[in-house]
Amino acid sequence: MDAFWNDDLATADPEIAAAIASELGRQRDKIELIASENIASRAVLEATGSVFTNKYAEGYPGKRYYGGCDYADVVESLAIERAKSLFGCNFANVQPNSGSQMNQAVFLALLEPGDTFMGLDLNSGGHLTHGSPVNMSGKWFNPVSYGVEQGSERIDMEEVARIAREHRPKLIICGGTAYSRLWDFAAFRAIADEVGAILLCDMSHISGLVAGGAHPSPFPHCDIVTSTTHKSLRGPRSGIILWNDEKFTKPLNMAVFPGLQGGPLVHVIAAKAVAFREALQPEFGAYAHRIVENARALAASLEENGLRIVSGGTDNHSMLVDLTAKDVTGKDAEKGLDRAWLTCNKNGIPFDTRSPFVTSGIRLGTPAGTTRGFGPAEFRTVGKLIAEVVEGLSQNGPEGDARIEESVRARVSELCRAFPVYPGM
Ligand code: DSN
Repeated sequence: MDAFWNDDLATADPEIAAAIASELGRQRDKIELIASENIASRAVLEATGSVFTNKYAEGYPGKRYYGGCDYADVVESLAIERAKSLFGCNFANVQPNSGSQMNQAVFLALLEPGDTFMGLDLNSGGHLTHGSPVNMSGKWFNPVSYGVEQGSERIDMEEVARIAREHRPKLIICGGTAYSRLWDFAAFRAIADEVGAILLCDMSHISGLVAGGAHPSPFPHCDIVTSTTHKSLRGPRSGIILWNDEKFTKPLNMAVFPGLQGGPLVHVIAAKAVAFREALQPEFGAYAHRIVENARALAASLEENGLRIVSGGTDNHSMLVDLTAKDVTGKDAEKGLDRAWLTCNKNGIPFDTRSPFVTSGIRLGTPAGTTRGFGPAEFRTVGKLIAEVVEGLSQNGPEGDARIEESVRARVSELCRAFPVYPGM
């Protein structure tokens, strides 16, 4: 046996151990406002780092291409059963390694190259895998996008219906990454039925809210529902596919394996099972509702402090802040806020005239802050702190106001100390 094989990480690889320790410090000391991030439980982290990392288990429970899969079958079967009861559906595939792969599997299962499909435009809050020209979905298939309406900045279902009638897509995708209003799944169903399309919901951003009853469920309206598991759902980084009609079972399972993936990440499937169990607890319902309450408090505070929220507010965990009136770019805001220990991402706003590398907005979300215990009062404070940093950028340009940023950092530290992350780790 190699001398280092049984060493702990700090002994075996001090550089990586130091980077992990620094990342823990960053997560503890800064306020995480990236809408797609969260802070997984210790149990989820432990399962992700478990001995299942060693195991090959190509195939599905009871039908594997490798020996020694008894316990892999236990965790995958539990993950499937828990996913089904959490979201109230008949079938689940818990093997997709990521959000991109879960959506690729749906395309592989149901479409032929060149087929027409509809999805929300990236500039209106969609996702790369919903038809962006730089993604496989846009290169190998024929995407037709719908967007938000100028003015209301909401999806206009009449316009979605018009586009669907004109293009007769084989698949319609609802769901996005930067759309803060409720999705009208029943209206999407009616349109899909009228044009004979399959209806897919990618609920990655809102799946924790759906699980906790804080957002309407895409079931029974949607034929297939995909979700990442690490956003509001607070599990490990991964994906799942859910459906009700048995006719989709073989094509979807075959598309995930052997169509796209090889050996599943059993350690991550174990962590998904843990996260689904957590989300089935009544406390998770309270958490999901608090995320939305907190997002409303944050949006209101930002508006009171002079910043415009796209579409005038939020119904979910996220919001887009339009910085145009302050003449501050999303890129500069992201950097300035990071200097003040508030982490977020620049994001295009609807009809943005700046490039995706610069943008006129930032996207904010409340799932991670809510996990660490923030309530509406803390999020109102966060809104005020953000507005102060943006004002410094507005007055002084990209360098911002160092005195304001220092003062915000001190107040961020106070909040973080009062709501610790991973105490004792
Ligand atoms: N990159 C994710 C997000 O931040 O929304 C979506 O895949």
